Amino acid sequence: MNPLLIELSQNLPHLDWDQLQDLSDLLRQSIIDIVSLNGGHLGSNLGVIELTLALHKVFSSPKDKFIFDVSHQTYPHKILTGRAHQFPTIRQFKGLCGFASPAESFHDHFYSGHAGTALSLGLGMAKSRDLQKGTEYVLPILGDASLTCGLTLEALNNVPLKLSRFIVILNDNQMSISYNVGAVTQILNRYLTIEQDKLDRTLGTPSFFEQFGLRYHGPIDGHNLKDLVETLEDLKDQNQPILLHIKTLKGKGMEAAIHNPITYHGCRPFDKITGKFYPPSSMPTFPQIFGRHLSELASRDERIVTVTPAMPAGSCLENFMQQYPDRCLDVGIAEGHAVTFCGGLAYGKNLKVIASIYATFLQRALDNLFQDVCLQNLPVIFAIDRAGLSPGDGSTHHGIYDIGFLKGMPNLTICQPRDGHLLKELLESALHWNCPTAIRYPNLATHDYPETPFFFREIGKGEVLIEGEDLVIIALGHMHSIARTVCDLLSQQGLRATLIDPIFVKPMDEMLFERLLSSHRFFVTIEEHAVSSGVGSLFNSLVMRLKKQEIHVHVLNFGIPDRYFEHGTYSELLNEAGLKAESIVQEILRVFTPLISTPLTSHDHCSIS
Ligand SMILES: Cc1ncc(C[n+]2csc(CCOP(=O)(O)OP(=O)(O)O)c2C)c(N)n1
Repeated sequence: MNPLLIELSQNLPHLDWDQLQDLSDLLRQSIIDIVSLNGGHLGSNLGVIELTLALHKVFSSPKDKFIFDVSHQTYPHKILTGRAHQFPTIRQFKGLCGFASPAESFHDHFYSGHAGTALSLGLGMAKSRDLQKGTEYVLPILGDASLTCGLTLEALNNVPLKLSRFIVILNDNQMSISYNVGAVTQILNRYLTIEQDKLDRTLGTPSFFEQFGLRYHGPIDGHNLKDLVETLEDLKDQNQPILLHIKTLKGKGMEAAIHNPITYHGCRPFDKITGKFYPPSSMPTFPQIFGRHLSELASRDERIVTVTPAMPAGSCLENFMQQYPDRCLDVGIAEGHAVTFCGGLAYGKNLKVIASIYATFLQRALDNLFQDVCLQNLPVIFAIDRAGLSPGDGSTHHGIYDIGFLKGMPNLTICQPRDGHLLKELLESALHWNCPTAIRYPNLATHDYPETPFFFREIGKGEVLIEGEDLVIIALGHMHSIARTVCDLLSQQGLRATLIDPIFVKPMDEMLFERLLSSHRFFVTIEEHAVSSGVGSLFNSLVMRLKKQEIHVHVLNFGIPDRYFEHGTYSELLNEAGLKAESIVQEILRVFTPLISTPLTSHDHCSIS
């Protein structure tokens, strides 16, 4: 890292305006340099450099608490709080996290990565402070899109009238990842575009935020450091909860990022001189195949409607949205609403409704899914994107818990394709199943075999990919490719494995498994999901339910261990989880080899490792 950047960031409270300007330039350049190498959240961080400098200049972190919503915009904060040396390791294995991380620093108070939490957390901290007679400031820092989260609006409804040393910063760049949506955006636009005297008349007096008990101040230029510092100094002494509205430019300081805010929100490595991205893999990804195929289906069937909570770009729905703006709906960062809204759309079963949601964000909508879709037995198809590890983002974003919370929902069918072709088949078939369905898939490259004919997939039917006799390997979705390598390595040891793609997590192919349980003693499950609650756990229950203990079945479950997993490359994380083919084989041989040669006795029981 640039030594001047380190020196200036250590002396921040004593810097004059020129030095602060130098520091902001150095911060910008370092962030561009490192994100161009590691990938990461670029536009949002370039937009908050002056804000972060002003906050650290005026307040005293960690005593005063900065609570960044989502916290994807904490790169300058990290550099300014003693992490400049480590900044080049951001998003890398064992390196700095791309989000706030209390494990890294006392200046980060919560692990966060999901939007909409900062105001609730901040209100809770301020209440706790007041009960303990504390004197620190609490500053929730929200983006404009956070105001589309139900959680933020619930917190807004709870701001106490008497609350001091509480300053909400609303960082308004008019963007979510894509363009921000809905009435909130219109309200904020009016604040930005209408002069103050007319504003009161347009929005009513007291204005929107004032009606929630927050004294509104702004909008001010979020790139004018002097103005920011002076305003914050002023607001420090006011004895009521305040909202400071600042206007910023996403990508400020890098032309390509300013002009393509969606692409540079969270980006892959790029050439920092030209801003051009290095060519991606030539194979399509599961989400790309989903987006393409859905558009094609929608062009043939006008009953198809898709809902995305603020992720049209990541979920590859932009083309669909452009072609059919009335049938591809971005509802904002509002997963709960998205799911319940889909329940409403599917009512009467006249439309074919697809909710496209990242696995990690679907966690926000658990009860909506239970009550408003599954209990009603409505045929909503959940396209669960990013199901699996989320390598660069880490613990807040891994999509490895959804089977755990979905498997208990009656009426819900859960499946996962092993490749792009099967994804298309499942999607098309699900349109005819007429029941709530979850199709989960990772953000990995895959084959879509465009020439292969389509088969209608029957609910609950798995597939035998390889016939063997010594053991059965059940590999969920894309893990079949690792499982194939496991089969090859085992065959070198003289063991012939049967390889199963269950396709359906729920209902499982009980007939197939019952047959296999009668002909095999050794079973292995492999999945990129929390091992404690995924397909392996469902298989274990099936073994017990079918009372297979009398034939002495041994099961080994491979999945993500039951602890929080951080960030790294996909390969590093698989390795860490023990999901590389070589380590799976080693474990199979270690556990099963002594058992294979042991003769059965009448006292043998089913064992699940
Ligand atoms: C619950 C949830 N849903 C979706 C996302 C994905 N996401 C990350 S950042 C972001 C947009 C945030 O926009 P804003 O709060 O305005 O901040 P900006 O990046 O524009 O500074 C979204 C939708 C998320 N982090 N959490």
